[in-house]
Amino acid sequence: MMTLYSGTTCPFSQRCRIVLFEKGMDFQIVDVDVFNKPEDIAVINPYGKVPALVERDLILYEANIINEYIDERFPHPQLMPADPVARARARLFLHRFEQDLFSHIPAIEHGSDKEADQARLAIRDGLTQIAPIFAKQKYMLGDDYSMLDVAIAPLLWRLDHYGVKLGKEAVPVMKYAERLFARPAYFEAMTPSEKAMRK
Ligand SMILES: N[C@@H](CCC(=O)N[C@@H](CS)C(=O)NCC(=O)O)C(=O)O
Repeated sequence: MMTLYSGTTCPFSQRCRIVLFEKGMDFQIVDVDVFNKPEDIAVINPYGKVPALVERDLILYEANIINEYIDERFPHPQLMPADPVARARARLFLHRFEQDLFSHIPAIEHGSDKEADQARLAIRDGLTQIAPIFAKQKYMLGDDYSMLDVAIAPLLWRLDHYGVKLGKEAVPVMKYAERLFARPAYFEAMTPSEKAMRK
């Protein structure tokens, strides 16, 4: 059985929990308080971070790497596109989410007021840029829910919590977010602390 070491408030861990619940397979989740990590996390992951996945002698870390492994092991529903070109493009998008959006989260959580405000504006601008996509289609890649939707959902859930305010141009993003939050697996995958982040 797979065991996921998951931060109870960690957006990267939430991505992995979402995939596990979407697949409806057998797994175990070990809740980790990221502010008071048990020592075994440093043994599992040399970077000392969650999420981390353990399955017999396989140890993985980095949410996107864990998620691609789960997707290949349990292909239904398939979350990465099957076609190599579409798959490569999806990986590029995943990379850009990290660079353009998720890289700003540490400044909001631990930076000075000025750094946090700059990070909020960068996230706002990044999300506003992609808003036109959702005026035309249901999910990030079209009609089908995919790994890109999984990857961005934890950030969209935390916008109020992080103090990111979106303007009118980004309304399609919030409508898209509601579609993601309405999925049963999304709800099941949330921890009580995450549920409390958004009213
Ligand atoms: N790039 C990593 C980021 C993981 C990450 O930043 N995890 C945070 C919690 S959200 C963590 O474990 N922080 C503890 C630490 O850095 O000591 C991923 O995608 O898995």
